[in-house]
Amino acid sequence: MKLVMAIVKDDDSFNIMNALNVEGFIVTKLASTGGFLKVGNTTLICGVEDEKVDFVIDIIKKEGHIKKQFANSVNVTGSNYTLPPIEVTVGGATIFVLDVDKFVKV
Ligand code: 2BA
Repeated sequence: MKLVMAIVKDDDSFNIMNALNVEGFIVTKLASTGGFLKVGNTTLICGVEDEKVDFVIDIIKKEGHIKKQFANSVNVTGSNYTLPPIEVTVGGATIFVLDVDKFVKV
């Protein structure tokens, strides 16, 4: 068994969860915050059989929309200069697949 952990945009989380539920997957939604943009995102965790991992990733890929946005640059130089905003790509999904040693419901 694997644990699929997907960090997605808040806006996409509802559709992704629905699509996974429709296919019979059980999902848990966690509120999270990106360390770079410092804005909320959603972390979905989903325990799945090994052979279904790619199917789950395909569903997330289909429902996660990619867009570009501007973010304030972090000035780590200690100077007073304000750095111009930089364009970053957000959305889609950042997905980790972890091995599950044991899965029990008691
Ligand atoms: P954030 O850390 O807020 O990052 C948002 C987006 O900003 C990133 O999108 C990336 O396009 C850009 N970005 C992040 N760090 C950057 C940097 N040092 N310099 C320039 N641009 C940077 P994604 O890569 O799609 O990541 C979306 C969210 O997924 C991240 O939000 C973070 O919450 C999570 N994430 C991504 N990679 C991760 C990793 N290796 N470990 C843990 N969480 C990760």
